[in-house]
Amino acid sequence: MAKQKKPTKPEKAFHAGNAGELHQTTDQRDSTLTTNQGVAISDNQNSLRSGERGPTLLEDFILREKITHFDHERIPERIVHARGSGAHGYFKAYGDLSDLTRAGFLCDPSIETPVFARFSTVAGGAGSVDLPRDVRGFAVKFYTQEGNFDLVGNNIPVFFIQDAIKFPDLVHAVKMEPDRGYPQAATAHDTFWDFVSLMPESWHMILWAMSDRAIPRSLRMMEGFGVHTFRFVNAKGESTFVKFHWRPKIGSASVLWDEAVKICGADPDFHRRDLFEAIERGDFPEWELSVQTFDQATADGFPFDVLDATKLIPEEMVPLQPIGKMVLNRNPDNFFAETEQVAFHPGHVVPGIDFSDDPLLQGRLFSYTDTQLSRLGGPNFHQIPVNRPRCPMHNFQRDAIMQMEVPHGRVNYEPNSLDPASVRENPGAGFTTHPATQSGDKLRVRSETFMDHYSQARLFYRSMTAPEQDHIVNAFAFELGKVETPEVRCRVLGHVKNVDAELCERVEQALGMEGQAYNIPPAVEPIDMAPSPALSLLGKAEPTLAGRKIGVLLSDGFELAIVDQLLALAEGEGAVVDLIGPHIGEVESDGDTAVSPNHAIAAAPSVLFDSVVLAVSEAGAEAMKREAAVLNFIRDAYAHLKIIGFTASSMALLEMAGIDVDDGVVELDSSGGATAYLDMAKKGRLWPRAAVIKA
Ligand code: HDE
Repeated sequence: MAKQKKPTKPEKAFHAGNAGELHQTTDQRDSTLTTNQGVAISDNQNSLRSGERGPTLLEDFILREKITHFDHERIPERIVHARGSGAHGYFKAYGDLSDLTRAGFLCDPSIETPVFARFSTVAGGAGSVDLPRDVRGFAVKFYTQEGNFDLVGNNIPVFFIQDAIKFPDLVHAVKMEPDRGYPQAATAHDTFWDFVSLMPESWHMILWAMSDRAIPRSLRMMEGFGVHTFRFVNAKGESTFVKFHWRPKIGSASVLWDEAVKICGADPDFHRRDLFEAIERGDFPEWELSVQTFDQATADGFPFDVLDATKLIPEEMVPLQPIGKMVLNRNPDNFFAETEQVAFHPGHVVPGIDFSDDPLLQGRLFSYTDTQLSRLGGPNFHQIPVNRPRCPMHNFQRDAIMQMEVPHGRVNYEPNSLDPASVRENPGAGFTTHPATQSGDKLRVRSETFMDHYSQARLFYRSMTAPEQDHIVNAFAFELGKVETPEVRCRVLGHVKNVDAELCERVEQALGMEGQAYNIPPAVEPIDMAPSPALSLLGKAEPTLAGRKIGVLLSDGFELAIVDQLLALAEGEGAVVDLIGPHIGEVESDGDTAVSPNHAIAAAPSVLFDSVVLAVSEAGAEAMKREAAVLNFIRDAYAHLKIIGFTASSMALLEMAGIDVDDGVVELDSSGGATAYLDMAKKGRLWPRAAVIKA
């Protein structure tokens, strides 16, 4: 709290007319607090008042300016994707893609294109938690030498709806219910399930939303997708269809639902913190950008329409071609100025990239500029530093609210003869739209080729590993368990049955609603597509500790040698090790050394770690074994199928927690040291334990 000060005459104020102080040096000025008009402030603790205990004076322009600015600090949050985290970095192409596209940044591996990426949840407000069950936005702005290209995608390759006209309905249904104002950031409520139970086209996406994809372990571990079919266009004007895919270098991983629920309380900023801290410590997140490219004839051969955003193209049908990598290596200097004010738009394309006729994409092309007008206050949002192109930008658009430039000259129109040096259109270098042939009547219809709503939902479910399928069942049970209207649940079950009869039986059983699925005749009978193993995250996960976090529980008297060895080996594997003490103060080892833990046990439940180690002394175990925080730490780690390391002296804690030693509970002994434990921890979780305890 600021100390109260008696009103005194300022000693070092900068006043015009004060001859001595006019000579204040630039350095002195630079460190002086000023108003927005540059007037130095002598007292930032007290407002101007009439008498020591009298009323505040309206004349106090310093107080009024400060409070007025503060009153307007918030801008409207994004109607969707309001909560997000961003970072700067660069993109580099692997080679020359000029046979497919004339986009310069994809054709020259020596170019480092600056990028700004923003990851987001969709449904919750800006202050909501990081781990609801939700789709994640995956938006990247490439500041190319030919203008800004925004790849505004998601971490799921398909979408809920096929036509932009349904977007406001979808978003209204998923957001807080309008009369009661809850639930925040959750699909688990009646209006969402009512809507999707009446929208068969949403069912492929629903399966993804109920899967592990919707509760990612880290933003750094998410795949990303452009979702729509776009076009590449090369210098000869030849067009190829393209789908964009991002793959994280450290692999994908998800949390379990019970972890997500607990993380939201223990650290609502879990993802934001993880991204920020990784970049701060130089562990730069990296993704590979790949494309699936195909021509019209190939598209015509698919049993689905490539213009339908509720469909994906299995990698087994069109393989991914890696074309470059993105590295995020700098945190924003200011969250509001950059992450909040960044304005993405799928219509920000550069020559060489063009749109398809996907009706969802076409609607998006209108929406994004429109939303910035109210969110960022006017049409000059491209002048905000994070949105500015990094290549030359000049045209005759003028004026409007918050104009930051001072355009020169008499000419603000084209053609003109008064300024021959002024900018002109450039038919050679300029953007040209691919001249796709269009014909047809004006109609409000949905194409017959969009009518198969269940085949790919089935494909997705059947491509999952057994634990992933279990999680989908559990997710339906949780979500529908929150739905109050029985008819909505029955209608949802009807769709689940169309996706897969066995899945429906399992969900019915979990809900205690056996045989209650409504009969919902599909518009088109679903087909059985060949499973696509690439859709499973677990199936393709490689053992690794890169980017993972290990929590080590210590007490006074812990064995320094074992912990030191663990730290060295784990860090060599790219893991981060956090030390957890009985309190935040220093913990004494069995030698002379004391360590300062990163957390106290009360603030560090095991859900915040990928794996945990119990390295307490015997006395420490005795003292801790009746503490709920300690027992929950261990029991949760076990129930979440985590690998638990322990030293012999910590055994009493395991016993007290009632943990059976299995393959995932590994002793750090004097012979093998930490190696055996780390080898297990690389596997992530001990999935077979799920037969003992339902996760
Ligand atoms: Fe968006 N979407 N969207 N969307 N979207 C917005 O733009 C919209 C869709 C996506 O980090 C808004 O600036 C419509 C699909 C991301 O700032 C808004 C339709 C995909 C982000 C908007 C869609 C996305 C947005 C809100 C259906 C995946 C956050 C604030 C036609 C391919 C970008 C804003 C960021 C944000 C409209 C569907 C991705 C209102 C009308 C499909 C990642 O303009």
